[in-house]
Amino acid sequence: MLNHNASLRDADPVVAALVDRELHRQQNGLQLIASENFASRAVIDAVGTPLTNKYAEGYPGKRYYGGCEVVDEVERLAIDRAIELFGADHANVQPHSGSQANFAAYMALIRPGELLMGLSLPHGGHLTHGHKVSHTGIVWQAVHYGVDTATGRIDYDAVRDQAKRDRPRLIVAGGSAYPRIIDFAAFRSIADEIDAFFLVDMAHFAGLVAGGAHPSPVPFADVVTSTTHKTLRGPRAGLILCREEFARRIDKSVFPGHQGGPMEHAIAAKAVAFGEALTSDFQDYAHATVENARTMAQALGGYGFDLVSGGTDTHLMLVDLRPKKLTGKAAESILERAGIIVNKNTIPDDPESPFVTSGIRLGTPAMTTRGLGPLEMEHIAELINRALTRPDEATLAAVRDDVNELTEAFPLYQPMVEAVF
Ligand code: DSN
Repeated sequence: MLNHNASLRDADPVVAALVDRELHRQQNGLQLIASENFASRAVIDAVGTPLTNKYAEGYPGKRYYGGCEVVDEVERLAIDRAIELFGADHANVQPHSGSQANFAAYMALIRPGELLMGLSLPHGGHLTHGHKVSHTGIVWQAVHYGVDTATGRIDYDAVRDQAKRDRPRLIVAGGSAYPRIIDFAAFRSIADEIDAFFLVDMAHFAGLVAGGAHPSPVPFADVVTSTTHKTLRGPRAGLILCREEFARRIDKSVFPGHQGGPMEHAIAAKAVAFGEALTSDFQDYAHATVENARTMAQALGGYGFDLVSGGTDTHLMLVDLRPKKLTGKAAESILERAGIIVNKNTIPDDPESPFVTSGIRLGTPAMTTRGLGPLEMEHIAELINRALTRPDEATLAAVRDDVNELTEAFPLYQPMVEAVF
């Protein structure tokens, strides 16, 4: 007979063992994927609560179901904390992900078939910024701006010329592999010149904004979308912020336009994460993340690695491996054998396919959460260089030993292993 009160470990040892394995993998490698982080135990606890049982279509105080008095308070708390954290007029905390947030926000601003303009994916943009394989590139027409090939940076004069020529109704800034601070004021003035809406997807750098380590797009953009699990270090989910004049449209677009019942357990975890991000400890974390990225970028440069745009202002860097005669796919695989987890990534004007690529993307949010600092970043750059310079079994085993020493020195979730899983 099913025991409804049994723990995961007792009820389903197969799933529990998979969770154990993934936890072990996270604990025992150097996780350098720029979009990943380690949520706190409090955030993870909130996700695993009975709030998952509740249907709450609608918004606090205006639901389509009875029994919402508690989740109303949960969602109100998350909204209030998001507004306080980012200084926005309005927050919608229901998007299940960044992609859902973007789709709902576009639907609120422009009609199907109208033109949007975003950073091209191979130049550091995102699929949901109008790429042809994304529904955002099917429902809407899309044109893309790129980075200047010589500098690796957005050329705002070129963006202005293109915007005046193509006249998009919506300009999108942000992306997944652009390592530099974006000039939000420049984009705002370009959007104003052509009477377009301006949206910033801050999914990658939201935590840096929250912690005061990166300028905020909120004063400049009509709408700001985000995920909550990257630098912001919350649960895997999305968020939309906007000016008051767009609040009703955004809310209607998220529900009933795009999503059904909100995930109140995830919303509770967002409230926890926003609460954490309001602390001075989180400000220290955000600044440390950027300092660690700068240190790693500089150290990699010292080993002759070619960084797109010459470095980073944020939590991530993009390494062009062509001078090292390596593809991104090969480098990802070599590093993984040594316990260093990165992702292959296209570089601007990449001659290789997206499955192979000429680059790797590295980020510091997760390892900074673990407590690693500049000295360890220099050490990691040395390990990356060693592994990629001589990827034989003996070298990779020696690098793996150093990785093990680092992960043992900076434990992750140690007290929670027994308590939660
Ligand atoms: N998966 C995200 C990233 O890695 O940047 C983008 O969706």
